[in-house]
Amino acid sequence: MATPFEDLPFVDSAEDLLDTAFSSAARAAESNSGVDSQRAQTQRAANSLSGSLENLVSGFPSFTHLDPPYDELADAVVDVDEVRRVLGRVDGVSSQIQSVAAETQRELADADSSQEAVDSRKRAFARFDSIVSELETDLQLLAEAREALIAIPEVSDDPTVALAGAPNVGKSTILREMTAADPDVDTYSFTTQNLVVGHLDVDTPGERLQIVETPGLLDRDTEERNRMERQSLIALEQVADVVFWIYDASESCGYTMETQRRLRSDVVPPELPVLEVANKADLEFQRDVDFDVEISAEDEEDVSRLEKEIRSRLQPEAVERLPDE
Ligand SMILES: Nc1nc2c(ncn2[C@@H]2O[C@H](COP(=O)(O)OP(=O)(O)OP(=O)(O)O)[C@@H](O)[C@H]2O)c(=O)[nH]1
Ligand SMILES: [Mg+2]
Repeated sequence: MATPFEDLPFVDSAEDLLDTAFSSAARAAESNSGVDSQRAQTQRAANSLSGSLENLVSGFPSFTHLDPPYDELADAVVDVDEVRRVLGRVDGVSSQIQSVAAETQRELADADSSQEAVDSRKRAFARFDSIVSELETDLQLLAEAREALIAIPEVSDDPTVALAGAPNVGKSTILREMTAADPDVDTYSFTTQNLVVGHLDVDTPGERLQIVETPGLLDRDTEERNRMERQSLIALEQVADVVFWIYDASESCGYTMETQRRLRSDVVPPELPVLEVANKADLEFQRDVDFDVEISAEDEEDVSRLEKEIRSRLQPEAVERLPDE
């Protein structure tokens, strides 16, 4: 199943919409003359503008009927109420354009001279220009909302492990090593800005296991969380069956073990099973703490050990069938 945002329409700028509409009108002028030409130009420009604006509005999903977790994820990445208000205004402008066109057609029907007709059409164009130009900020907001919504990945209800933890602890490195997913890996925090989904195949045809990398979380109050962290909390609360909490016990991520531990107890829902994974075991490391698994994400064997942990937690019956190594 695709996300509800995959086919969001591209959002043109006001200037591009006007350019397209006026070029279309100019083509209508070539095949008509006199008052007819003014009528055709007015209608072409109006239809182009109102058509584009209507397509934009109808291309956004109804935010009141989104399935979980997409409803909350949408709320996490955009101000849904604001987007709906803007879509309402865009819809209003589309109707307004058609009213101006209808009014102009009535004037043109009564025009006594070609000059009067030309003046009337020019006045209509000037009004189109000003009405649509006033939408520029709204269109920019929709363009940004589209970018944010389209980045929400497809999340299935397959058995799911969430890779979660502070920023920079190696979550993306693990996901890349284990699946075909291709998140960026870098030395700074919040390299991953959206949920990233990878899969593991299982024996049963049509079934697979889902691994969701959640953007890094900081040790702070819920109200202060950014849109990356808000997505992580939704994945933990609504998508994950099991959490692999990734620690960087070398603290080279920039967050102390104390912070990483406190964070874990603050954000992981208490009913979820958790595996405590210490990553970066190749670096110097606080060994006074007990972890369930210690790995280096850059070591193939370690990663396949972790993969086996995932399989055994998400699909224990399949793992029992595997031959012993
Ligand atoms: N030495 C060492 N470095 C690692 C290991 N795993 C990851 N790194 C490095 O740690 C840094 C962060 O890795 P990422 O995989 O981007 O970490 P992340 O948790 O996805 O980071 P955010 O998406 O920003 O939250 C990168 O420079 C990685 O190369 C490891 O096992 N050992
Ligand atoms: Mg990452």
